[in-house]
Amino acid sequence: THPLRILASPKNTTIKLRTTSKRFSFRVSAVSYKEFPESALQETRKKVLLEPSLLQEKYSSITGLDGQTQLEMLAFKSPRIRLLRSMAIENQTMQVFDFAGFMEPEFDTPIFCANFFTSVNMNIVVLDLNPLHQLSDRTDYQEKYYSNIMSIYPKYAEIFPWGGKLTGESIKFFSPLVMWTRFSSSQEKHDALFSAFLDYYQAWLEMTIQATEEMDPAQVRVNREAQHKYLTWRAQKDPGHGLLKKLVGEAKAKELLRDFLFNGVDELGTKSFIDYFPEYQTEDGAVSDKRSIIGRSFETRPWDSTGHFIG
Ligand code: BLA
Repeated sequence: THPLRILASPKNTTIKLRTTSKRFSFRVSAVSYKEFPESALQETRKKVLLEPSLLQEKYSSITGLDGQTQLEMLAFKSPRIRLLRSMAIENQTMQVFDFAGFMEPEFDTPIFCANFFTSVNMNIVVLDLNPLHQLSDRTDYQEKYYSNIMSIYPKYAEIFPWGGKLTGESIKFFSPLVMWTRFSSSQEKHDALFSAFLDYYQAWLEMTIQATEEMDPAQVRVNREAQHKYLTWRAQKDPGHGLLKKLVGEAKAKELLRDFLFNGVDELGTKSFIDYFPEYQTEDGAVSDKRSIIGRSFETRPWDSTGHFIG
């Protein structure tokens, strides 16, 4: 009863059937991240009361400047989770998935971080429970959250080896569990990535449930500032910025970064990027455009299997 439109990607890898009322997508072999957030949300709903975030009304879907790229946003909260949000970007030549979970400042639970970028042949993947507090200064924090889940990573170490040198600054935002990898696309890798994503997500979800609420206002302030520092870094220096600007234009990209992806950067604190990262200050007082001051480092995985930093 409805007219059908068939949209095929260049390699005929994804076949989409669109009626006026429904869209069906049959994946033949191309990558799609659509089921990733759906599955994570389904797991969450089994254990946690999710409410839509106010951001959901503002951001649901955007079409890129090229008229081809779709950006799909999801945003939820729970009594403990300040923001659980997802952004998926798709066009005929690339797919991006960016999924993150941030707790209320009463909790010092790590930040869930999945960033998957897929172009025709290349995948760039970061999957981690980013520590809220820098582990080098806080062995108690590593003990509290990571020591008992270190067995997650070795399952994937072989299929997803260390991705090589990366922006040196990034390492301090990563945990010893981090999966940082690059690979060319295959169905096997894509399936393994889905499984890793859900494993990491389950571990995070369990942490959010087990976490005890901090009652000491001074500690809550410390947590809030740590989250604000993290958001400030990513809203300013995340490697996806260039692409996002290209897709939606500078103003919209900035809005997405500050209000959606790294929401809280304008609310959780008042310190500036330079306050947290003074090494980026230029002679005239502005923030350097450079993505990195230290440059690219860490050719190999800088942690041993117990999570000890070996540099
Ligand atoms: C590349 N993304 C990268 C790289 C890392 C990350 C480490 C390799 C380049 C580098 O060393 O910087 C991801 N870095 C992270 C994450 C943290 C970090 C998650 O410090 C967290 C603290 N990626 C996205 C989105 C897009 C995207 C939304 O998450 C696009 C809209 C794109 N990432 C993207 C692209 C590259 C990349 C295009 C390769 C280009 C480049 O290296 O500049």
